[in-house]
Amino acid sequence: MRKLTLSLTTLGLASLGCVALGLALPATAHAGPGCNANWNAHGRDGNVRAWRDLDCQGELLGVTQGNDPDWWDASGPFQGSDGDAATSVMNSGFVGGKDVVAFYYHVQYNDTAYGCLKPGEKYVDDLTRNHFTNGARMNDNIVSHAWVQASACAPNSFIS
Ligand SMILES: [Ca+2]
Ligand SMILES: [Ca+2]
Repeated sequence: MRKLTLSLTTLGLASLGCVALGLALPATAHAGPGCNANWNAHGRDGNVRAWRDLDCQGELLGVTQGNDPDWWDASGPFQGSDGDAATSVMNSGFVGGKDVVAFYYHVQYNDTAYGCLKPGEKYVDDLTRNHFTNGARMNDNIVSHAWVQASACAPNSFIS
């Protein structure tokens, strides 16, 4: 009986711990083991990253503390086949100021269609869940990005 009580208590504590974590962290913290491992490898290092596949896997398309107005062109951190390819993204930027990454559907930061990733969200392990502000799917559709202040993003534009 004592053993049973103990294990129930342990279970109860584990559940409580998960609930507490769920409240304190974004939903992504419980998903995306690949992204989680990548995050743990470098932590908050000031960069934005994007990968070709789900869960921060496959080709690492780019890593930068800067902006890139065209992921298709032959200059900057994202080039060539990096355009229209990202399926998972990470914001490990330093908190404060322009700490949100806006990902755009068009080149040159055209703000008719974008999605914003807050530093506190850390990453999106599966962009198939998300849409740009014009309704277009974000998966395999990002072609430029820029660091912006959170106030530059519409309330419904934050991705997770
Ligand atoms: Ca992809
Ligand atoms: Ca480029």
